[in-house]
Amino acid sequence: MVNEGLRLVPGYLSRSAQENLVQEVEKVAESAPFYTPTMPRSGRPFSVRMTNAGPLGWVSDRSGYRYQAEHPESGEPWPGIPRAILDIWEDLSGFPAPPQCCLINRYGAANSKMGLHRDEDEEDFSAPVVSVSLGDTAVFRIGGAERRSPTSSFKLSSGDVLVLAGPSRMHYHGIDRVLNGTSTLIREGGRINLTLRRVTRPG
Ligand code: MD6
Ligand code: FE
Repeated sequence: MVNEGLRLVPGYLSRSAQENLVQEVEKVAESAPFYTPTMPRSGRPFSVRMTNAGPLGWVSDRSGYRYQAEHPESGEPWPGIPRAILDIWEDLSGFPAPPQCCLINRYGAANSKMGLHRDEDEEDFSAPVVSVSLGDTAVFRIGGAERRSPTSSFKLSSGDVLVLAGPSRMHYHGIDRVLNGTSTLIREGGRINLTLRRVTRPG
């Protein structure tokens, strides 16, 4: 499979950098608690809990997917994206403007996954998407520009960073499963994923 523009940086974050990011996520979650999003139309709950940092958060509910400035349950603005997370974007995105959304996905110890999707709710696709994996190893699947395109899979371990730039920015992808007990980073187990995105056109 060719995923032009995809770059996996295994072991990008040291153990101490990973521990620091878990703490930063805990701080974000104190002001913007994890909540369980629901699917458009069906209202079926996601198996993953979510929260956001940054001026725009990605949310999903019965009315659809969108970006909004406020937490859907508290109505409060999302907290800022922690400096240590902005540094990763600056180092790896190659994009001149900062990310506007840091979506935080929390996979619990039991059977969380994420179906095949494209990140396509943004107004501007010229910026890459940068994603950081923390905690238990996940099996990441990626295909092509169409849902029926052939797919392949690889593992994302704690501290790995994945960049989807160029054509791969619009490729279908998802998380097949999380391999429980593969990391000691998160006390309660499971996995945290940070997905950094530009939402609007800069300038
Ligand atoms: C996850 N990641 O790793 C889900 N999207 O939990 C994504 O959906 C994703 O890793 C765009 C680019 C990179 C990603
Ligand atoms: Fe995605």
